[in-house]
Amino acid sequence: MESWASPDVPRLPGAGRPLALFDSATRQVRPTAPGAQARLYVCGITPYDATHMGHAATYMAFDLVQRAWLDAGHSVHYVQNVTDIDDPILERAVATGQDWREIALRETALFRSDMQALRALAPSHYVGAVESIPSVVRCIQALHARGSVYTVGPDRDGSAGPPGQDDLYFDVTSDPLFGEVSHLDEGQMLQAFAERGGDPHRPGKRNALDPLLWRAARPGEPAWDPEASGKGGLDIGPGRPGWHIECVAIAMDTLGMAFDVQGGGSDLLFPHHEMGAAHAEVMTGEWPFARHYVHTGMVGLDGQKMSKSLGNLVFVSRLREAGTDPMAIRLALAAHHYWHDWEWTDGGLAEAQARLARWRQAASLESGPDFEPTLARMRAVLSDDLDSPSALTAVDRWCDEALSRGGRDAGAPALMAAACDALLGVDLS
Ligand code: 5CA
Ligand code: ZN
Repeated sequence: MESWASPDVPRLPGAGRPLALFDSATRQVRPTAPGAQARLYVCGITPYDATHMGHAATYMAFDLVQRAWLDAGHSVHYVQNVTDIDDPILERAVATGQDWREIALRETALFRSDMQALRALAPSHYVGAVESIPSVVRCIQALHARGSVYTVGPDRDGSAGPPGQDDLYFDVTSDPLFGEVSHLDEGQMLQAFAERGGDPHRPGKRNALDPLLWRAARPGEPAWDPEASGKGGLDIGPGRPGWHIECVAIAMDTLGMAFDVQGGGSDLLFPHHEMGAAHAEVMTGEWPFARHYVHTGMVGLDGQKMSKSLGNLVFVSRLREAGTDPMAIRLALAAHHYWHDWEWTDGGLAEAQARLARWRQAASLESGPDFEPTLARMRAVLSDDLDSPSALTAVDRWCDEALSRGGRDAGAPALMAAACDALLGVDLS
C-alpha cells in the first residue's frame, strides 16, 4: 500500500544517547538495543472513520522513538499496517450504505494526509490486511503444522458457511508463555477480550480466550479464497482473516522475529499484542516476537477514552480544516508523557499555540545563548523513556532566555530550530 511523503530529518552535531523505553512485558524501562538498523512495528488504523487525537498521540509517540534512534545513529525499518478489512468497516458500510472498500480507501487516504501534515516519518512498509491475505494463510498453515489450530462450526445464528468451511481458532494453551506480555490474570483477560473484539462465549471453542484466525465466508460479507495462496496441510475455505494474525503475518514478512519494538496504544496490550506474540512464537518455535512491547496511554475527552464507538472525537482533519497549525497539534501531544492517560482540552491546544509562536519568535532571532546545553538536555530526557514534556520545558527555558536577555551565539537559533525539527518533528520555519 502507498505510504506518505516523509519529512527530511536534519542531522545535529554530536549524537543522541541510546534510547530506553518502558517495556510492558518486563514492566521496566529498558534500553532498546537496536543493531545498526532499528526495527519497529506500530499497529495501524482500522479505517472506518477519521484520525482522532488519540490515534495522533500514539503515532506521534512512535515518531519520537524513531527520531531518537536516528539521532543516535541508527537507521530505522518502520512497518505499519492498515486493518482494511474487519467488522467495524463492514458495520459502517451497512450503517451508511457505502461500499466497505470505499470507506477503507477514503479513511486511509485521510490518515495519510493527517500524518504528512503532522510531519510523521513514513513507514518503509505500509501494509494492508487485504494485500496480506496470502501471508495470513501461510501463517495459519504453519500454526496448523504445530497443532494449534481447530475449527468451530456455525454460529448460534447459523450464519457460518457450509460444512467444511468452519471458522478457525487458535488454541491459546499451545503457547506455554501465554500471558508473558500483559501479565493479566484470567478474569482481567476475559474482560479485556470481551471488550476488544473477542468472543469468549462462542459455543464450540476449547478455551474462552481462543482468538479467531480465519472467519469463514458469510452471506453478504467479503471473502477471499485461500486456494490462491497455495495448498497447505489444512483445507481452508473462503473467508477473511482474524485481527491478530494479520499483524503477525505483516511483521513476519517485513521484520522477522525478535524485532526491536512492537507498538500501539494500551488498548492493544491485551488481547492484541498478547495473541500476536503467542501466534508468532508458536508458529516459529522462536522467542521473542518483539524485544519491547511499548504502549501509549489513552487520550480521552470529557472523562472518557476517545473512541470511534463512543463518538467523543476530536479529529486531526477537522482542526486542520479550521486552520489549526499541525505543529501546534504536535506540541499539544508532546506536552504529555507518552504512557500517561490524559484528556484532550481546548486549553491544552491554546497553550501549544502560544508555545509554538514563542519558539518561532526565538528561532528567528539573529543570535541567542549557546544552544548546546539545551540540546544535550533534550537528548538526555528523550532517551530516558521519551520524556517529551521535559524536552519542551528545556526549549522553553532557552527561548525565555533568548527573548529576554539575548545571547551572542549567531548559530544558536538555527541549531534550536534544527533540534526541534529533528528530535520533536516540529518545523519552526
Ligand atoms: N487496526 C488496529 C490495530 S492492528 C487498531 O487498533 N486500530 S484503531 O484505529 O482502533 O487504533 C489505531 C491506533 O491508535 C492503535 O495503536 C490504538 O491503540 C491507538 N488508539 C486508539 N484509540 C486511542 C486513544 N483514545 N488514545 C490513544 N491511542 C489510541
Ligand atoms: Zn495490530
